[in-house]
Amino acid sequence: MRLSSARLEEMSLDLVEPFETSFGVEKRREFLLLRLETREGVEGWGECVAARDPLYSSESNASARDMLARHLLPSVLAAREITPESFAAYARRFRGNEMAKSAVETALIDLASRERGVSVARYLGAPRRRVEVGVSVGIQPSVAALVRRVGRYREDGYGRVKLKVRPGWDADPVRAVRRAHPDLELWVDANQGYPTSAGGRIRTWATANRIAQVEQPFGERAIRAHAELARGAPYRVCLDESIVDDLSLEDALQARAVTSLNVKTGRVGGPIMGRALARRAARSRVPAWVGGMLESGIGRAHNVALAALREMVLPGDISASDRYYREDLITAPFTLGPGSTLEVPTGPGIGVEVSEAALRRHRRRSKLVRAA
Ligand code: OSB
Ligand code: MG
Repeated sequence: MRLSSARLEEMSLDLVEPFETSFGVEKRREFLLLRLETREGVEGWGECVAARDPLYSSESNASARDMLARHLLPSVLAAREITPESFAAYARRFRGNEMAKSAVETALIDLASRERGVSVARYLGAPRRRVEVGVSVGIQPSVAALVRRVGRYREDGYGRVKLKVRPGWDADPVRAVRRAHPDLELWVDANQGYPTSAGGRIRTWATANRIAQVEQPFGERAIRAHAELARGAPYRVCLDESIVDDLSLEDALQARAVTSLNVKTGRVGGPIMGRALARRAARSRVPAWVGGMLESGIGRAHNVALAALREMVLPGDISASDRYYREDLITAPFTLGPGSTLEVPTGPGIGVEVSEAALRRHRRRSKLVRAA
């Protein structure tokens, strides 16, 4: 295909409640949407998962906007023929900036799927009709508030819960949730919040409370500390921030530092790499699953399609629209179905319709770039 224009929409969406992690509190998501258009007038949507500040990783909205405006958009707009695959190969020459790359790749995948008249899930070779999901629960003002929050999510139908933890918010809240829900599948995620010296204590409370999975307790470069925590453990050690490409996954697998793989397209440069990583992990019998970054319905539709791959074996961090936003950007919000699942859209492309009215309400700025 050949593109005629790219539009960057700067969005601001209020979260239904603040989301607190070891790196900070988010009350609203400020993010970029990318809308690519072909010469034939077909539109494709991508979402950039960068946030205002570079707290989760080194990327931010400002760095992503610069990368898109200066490097990625000019090259895709100038190309005579572009496909998601050719873009992915081309984009590897640029170091880092995975969130910016992923915004472009996802928009191209939406476009390429629409041109073929198939869903993004089918384009990716993902056969599932429904995907199993869980919910990620932020740090709460008190242990009692956390227990109430988890109780409400269980009533909503979520079958597995991931608690955000950090030093000082771990053993007590985890024990309280385990007491209230003896059979709940419980995961924790620290977003690199612990010093590597904390491994012994993490092992103790995670084991005592039958935590199924401990995600990224240590810094992204701390592969050995994660391997140490995983050795002989009754829980999986999941890597998120540490895995940014095929090479980092290979090293972590060899070191036995990763016994569960969180796949986020924005962290690895796009769904094509995300799928390859899940396949590589499967060959080492390491389960993969699709993570989340509080996406709007647009980014979440891409995540749901990726989660429909057979290689995604654990429930994703992909919750219903009402867990994140009062008004999502799509006309039919995602809702939680039986067995803690979301339906995989079957219509062309991402299979969800963007609400132009909602887009207008939550848009702060918009910038159009035309092909020469
Ligand atoms: O580490 O998985 C994470 C949200 C923002 C940044 C990092 C993470 C998260 C989540 C939310 O856990 C998952 C979701 O989108 O539901
Ligand atoms: Mg994480």
